[in-house]
Order: sequence, then structure tokens, then C-alpha cells
Amino acid sequence: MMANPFEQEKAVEIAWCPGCGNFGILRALKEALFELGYEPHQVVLVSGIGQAAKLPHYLNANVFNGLHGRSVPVAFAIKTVRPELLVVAESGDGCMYGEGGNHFLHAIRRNPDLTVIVHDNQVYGLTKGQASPTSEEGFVSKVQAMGNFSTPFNPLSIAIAQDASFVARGFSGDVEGLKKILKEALSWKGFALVDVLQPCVSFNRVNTYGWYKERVYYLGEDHDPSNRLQAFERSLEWGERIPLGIFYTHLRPTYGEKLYTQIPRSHLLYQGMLSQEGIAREFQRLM
Ligand SMILES: Cc1ncc(C[n+]2csc(CCOP(=O)(O)OP(=O)(O)O)c2C)c(N)n1
Ligand code: SF4
Repeated sequence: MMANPFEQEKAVEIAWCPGCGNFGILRALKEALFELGYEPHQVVLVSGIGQAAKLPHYLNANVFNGLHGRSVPVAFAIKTVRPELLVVAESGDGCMYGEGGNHFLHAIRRNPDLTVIVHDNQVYGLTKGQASPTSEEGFVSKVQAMGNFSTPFNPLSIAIAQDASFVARGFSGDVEGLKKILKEALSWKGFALVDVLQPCVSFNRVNTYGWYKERVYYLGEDHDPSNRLQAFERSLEWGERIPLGIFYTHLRPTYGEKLYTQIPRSHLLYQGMLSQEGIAREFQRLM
């Protein structure tokens, strides 16, 4: 069997704690990219800051690791000027929904052709355990010592309400199931969100592998992802039972498709100006 080109040739020391849910996401993503037939040079992974944001360091592909919360706008820009690349924005729930929350909302509206993978461990892992936007009410941390009193952000409901093109949830404790969802998301044309339940074994002692395994189930044949109200209803389900799978899909024109009907790709902005000399020349002309 052919070796997976996304595996790194030289082993890199992985900074995650043993047993961290991030390992399952890394494996599912590497296998999904390989099974879809991508080559590393065709793929760009963009992340922000946090434990989750280290993922692109651990596989063989193009990487941009930038500011906290800024993976989506950077990925959006890359996809706009290089639409032939597969662009994935990924980060933790804090990075994507907290620091990057405004970018997340507005990207959904514009529908760029991106896959957005969120490692949702319901905690700030890198900074050692503060409550994140998705932490449950009552979650106790060193900062929220008497329990978190904020209502958790529901990324799926928000994305469906905003008519995101593809909305799914996976669980990093089921790598095969997650890989299947990722393959659908990576093949989707438009903004594809995959929120991944990712146990943080060091700082979240509530939402553990066991806690999830007792609760998660996959949406069945009776779920129709084109039915927005049904998808919204399922997205509100949390507690005794937690649904996984593809909640909502709505194929609609992407940002790139709309942009290139207004500005052909042959325009200066998207050709000569992409070189440093071209940008300098155009700048001089406009001054
Ligand atoms: C603008 C800004 N605010 C705060 C920080 C400090 N900081 C670094 S990582 C982090 C939390 C990361 O949590 P999350 O995105 O959930 O990822 P995880 O580490 O849990 O994977 C914070 C608050 C920062 N680097 N930049
Ligand atoms: S602190 Fe949590 S999220 Fe970070 S590597 Fe350890 S287990 Fe994973």
C-alpha cells in the first residue's frame, strides 16, 4: 500500500499530553486527505494559537500559523487568490469562537470555499484550563472557581441560523466516524464547519472520553440535512444525548464564484500584482 504523504518523514516531537483528543483529529485528517487523493503541495492548513493550533506542525502540508483567532481571515485570503488549493482553517473553540468569533460569523455570511475544523474541548487548554466560550454553565476552573456563569456558545445553532453551507459535528474518540465527516466537509464547495468534540484530559475533567461515549450518537437516515428547521432543532440537543454527523447542508454560490463573475481572474489584481514587483508598480501608478 502507498505510504500516506501527509505523514512527516522526520518524526517531530508532539507537545500534546498523552491521551489528548487532538491526536484523533490529527489521524482522521491525515487519513481523510490521503484517501481523497490530495498531495501535500495542494493543501494549506491555517491555524491560530493554542494546543489545537499546533496540529498543522504535525503533518506534511503547507502551513500558516498566525495570530490568536485569525485562522479564518487568513485562510479566506489564501483561498481567494489561490482557489485551486484546498484550504483548511483549524483551531480550538477559544481561538475560533472567542478571539475569532467575529471572523467566524462574517465568513459564514460570505461563504468562502473553506473547511473549518474546530477542536472543541470546552476549555482553554494552552493557558491551562480557563473556561472557553463553549464551557458548560457551572464548569469549575482556577479562574471560574465558583463555576462558570455564562451561557455556552452553540456553534452549530449559530452556523445554521446564519445559513452556513455545511454544518457537522464529530467526536475525536471515534476516528473512523470523524474521518467520514471530514471527507464530506473537505469535498464540500462552500463554508464547511466541523465542530469536533475533543477531550482535554488535563484541564477538562467533566467532558471526558467516557462522558461523551455514554452520550454521543450519529444522526440517522431520518435526518434530512436540507431541512433547516430540523437541523436547528437537532443542534439544540445537548446533555443526555449528543448528536454527531452532518446536521445541515445548503449548496449556494461561494465568495470566489461571485467575486470572479465581477472581477475576472485575469485582472491585474489577481495576476501581475501578486508578485512583489507588480504590487510596487501598481502602487506607484496609483500614487
Ligand atoms: C489576543 C490573544 N489573547 C489571548 C492570548 C492568550 N492565549 C493563548 S492560547 C489561549 C487559549 C487557547 O484556547 P483554545 O483556542 O480553546 O485552544 P486549546 O489550547 O484549548 O486547544 C489564550 C487565551 C493570546 N495569545 N492572544
Ligand atoms: S492541555 Fe488538554 S488540549 Fe492541551 S495537549 Fe493537554 S490534553 Fe490536549
